[in-house]
Amino acid sequence: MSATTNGAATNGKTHVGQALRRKEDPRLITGRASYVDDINLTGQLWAAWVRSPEAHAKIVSIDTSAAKDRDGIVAVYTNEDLDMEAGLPMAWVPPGVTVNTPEHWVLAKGEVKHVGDPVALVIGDDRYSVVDAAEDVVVEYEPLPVVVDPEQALQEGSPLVHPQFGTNKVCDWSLGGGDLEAGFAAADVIVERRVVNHRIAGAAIEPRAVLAEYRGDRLTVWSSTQVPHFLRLFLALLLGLGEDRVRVIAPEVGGGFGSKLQIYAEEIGCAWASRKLGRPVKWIETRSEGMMVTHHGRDQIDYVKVGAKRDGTLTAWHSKIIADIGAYQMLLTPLIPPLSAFVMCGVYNTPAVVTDVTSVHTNKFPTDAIRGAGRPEATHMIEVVMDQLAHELGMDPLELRRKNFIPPFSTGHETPIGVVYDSGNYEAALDKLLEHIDPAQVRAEAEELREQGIYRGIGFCTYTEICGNAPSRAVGPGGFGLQGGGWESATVRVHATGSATLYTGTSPHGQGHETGFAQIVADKLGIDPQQVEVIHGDTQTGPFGLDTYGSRSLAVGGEAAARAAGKVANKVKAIVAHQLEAAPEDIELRDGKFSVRGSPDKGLTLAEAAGAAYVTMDMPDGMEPGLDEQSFYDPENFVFPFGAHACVVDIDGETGKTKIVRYVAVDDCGPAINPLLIDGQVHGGITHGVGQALYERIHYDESGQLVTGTFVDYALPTAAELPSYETDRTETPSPVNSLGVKGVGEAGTIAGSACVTNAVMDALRPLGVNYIDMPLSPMRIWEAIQSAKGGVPA
Ligand code: MCN
Repeated sequence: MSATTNGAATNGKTHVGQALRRKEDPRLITGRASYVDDINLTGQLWAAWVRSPEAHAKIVSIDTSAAKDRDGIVAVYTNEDLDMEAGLPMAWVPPGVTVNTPEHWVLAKGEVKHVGDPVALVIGDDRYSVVDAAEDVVVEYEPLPVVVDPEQALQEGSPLVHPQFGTNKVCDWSLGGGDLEAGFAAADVIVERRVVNHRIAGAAIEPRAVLAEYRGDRLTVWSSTQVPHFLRLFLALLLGLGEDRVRVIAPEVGGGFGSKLQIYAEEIGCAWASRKLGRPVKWIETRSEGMMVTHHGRDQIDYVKVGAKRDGTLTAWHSKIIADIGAYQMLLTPLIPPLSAFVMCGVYNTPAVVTDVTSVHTNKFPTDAIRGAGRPEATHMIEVVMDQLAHELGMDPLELRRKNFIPPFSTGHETPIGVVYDSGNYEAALDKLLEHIDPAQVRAEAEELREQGIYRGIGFCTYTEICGNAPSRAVGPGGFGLQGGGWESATVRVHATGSATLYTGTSPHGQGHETGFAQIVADKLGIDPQQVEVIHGDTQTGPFGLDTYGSRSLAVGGEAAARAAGKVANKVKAIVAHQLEAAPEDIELRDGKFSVRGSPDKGLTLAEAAGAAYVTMDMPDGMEPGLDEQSFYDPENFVFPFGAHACVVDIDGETGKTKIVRYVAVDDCGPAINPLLIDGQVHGGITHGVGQALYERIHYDESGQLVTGTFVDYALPTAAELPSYETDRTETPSPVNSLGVKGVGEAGTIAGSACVTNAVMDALRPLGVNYIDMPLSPMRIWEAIQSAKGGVPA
């Protein structure tokens, strides 16, 4: 299964490396789990939001009287009622870059800037009356000119989303290294391609939800959030409360995919109203609200220019990203497009790589992190353009890739842009992929199928990405937020009877931390993972944490858990050594017992040592009682997973419909903590990539109306559209953390869209179609085929 195996995973004695079933699943699949909507409090009120139907308009007047007169309505608030000094936060402050950041109020002030912009907040006794009352709020709008196309938004004379800046440009930002001019001068072939990476939604199963209770002088907020610790911080700041008075609980969270890595108006608004009214306030998002006002992702237009020698050697790579960030900046909005730049070297040895990013305001809902956040966009443009280059050179796409791979490295590789990859072996991942799929055979099948009007194609993607979002020394100076640092925390508490509780600062919402993290702690302490409870998502329990996003949890939070458990194990060793009159260095953990090396029968189990630590009759002199240790872990570097994916598609030449025949993924996220968790993450991740490539698209019309506001218009792939994924791994340990692990939560998404796109283009090339932008819908493909045949039907 692995090129470099994790010995711990295969010796049969450790839990790390085993495909344990998820501990959290029984309660999730039997309906015993508790989501925000399952929680109700005495005296609870409900909230509904009056939202703008206009994409850009002046608010002339708001008449709330009819709504207020309705039975059961307690209050109707507009911006004038808000006594908050600041609006929603934006946490990217890059040194030396001016970012035009407009105020972003919980309720619109003076103007609305996108469809769905909240104008009034209605609070009442029950869920339905507030929705009815919201319809009675009469808002008079004076429509203003709208701009939805980011390239038009940059042109002279475009309508301005925020006239005070005199431009729709939010900021320019660049990252590069090497001599681009010399690289292009040395090239025999230059390929240029405009690549549209369209807007998509997170589309989590559980919509957003919030319940806020201000009681006494304390605020408790239950939110379906990925970032309870961030939310606590901003609730405290925006409401003028001490952080110690604010508790945020993310109970069960039904998926986030980045869309819940946010500080939303509804969270702040409900908390503010609860304090104002002295009663709990609850709001549950509807699906259509979710499509409209839960942040979107991607939405870039990329201009890529690549230079190569005739033999395929890459000489220069320049990308210009025009990023449509919508009407406001939310928590990390303008940071997301620059994240592409950090991996624009991909897995290749290109000597000069430059990425220029221009971010632009339009009258759409803001974009922000959606699974992969910048890295799927980068990988898509690199890998799609690599295939375009291969075609131009008349070279096999895999041969072109191999020719340019960075050779294997295990302790760091510095790219020309100054980003240091931790470890990589791209050849090995591709070799493993080709053990599962034979391109020559697929091409032979394609020849046969063509006679039946079926166009079979094979596409590849070899990628690397940056995750394990943490090193304070990098993220702080990079401008990542008020928080500054990027560490993670863990506390391991061993109870007197020998079971353990891990408190982690990460906040899982589908990733399976309760299982994987328990495996790590169990191995350090010589117990079963079932004896390790993992507590997360409550800011009042455990140490301060920095939550879950950017596939950071295992590489940062898992390592913190290992370190905290390691500290506990060291204390146990000292206790055991004292009792057995041995040196602590001579105590080893073997077969569930802390025993003297060479005398496996002489020793104590964790339960016995814990008993000693709490009863304290026989402890080393000066040792404090208890078995409770904490770790704050701040790594030296990010981690850089990688992999090689292949996809085979069949396209019906009559209808343009694409069917995925096979999808094979080889990913390398270091030693597997739990291969089942990895497979689950890869399956879900690929589905995101397939969804964007073939089906999903958030689309606004020219007047800024959202025309894909429900799951009827926004096509999420279902099991019926997807193949049975084939997965495998190589394991190249990272030198950054003691577990050697890298992230995998976004890997499938990062590789997926390029892989599918390349397969579709491979299928269509015999028809004379070389490139089409995603989503590769039957209509687009059919039109391209007709156009290649010599005429687009009307
Ligand atoms: N893992 C492992 N061994 C490895 C690497 C990872 O067993 N060598 C396991 C980890 O223990 C963890 C899982 O894989 O259980 C993912 O770990 P990691 O890559 O650290 O990612 P995070 O836990 O930080 O998850 C975040 C990532 C992101 S950014 C998005 S978006 C995302 C995702 O994970 N959203 C998800 N996966 C999701 N899965 C579900 N079900 N729902 C979402 O909303």
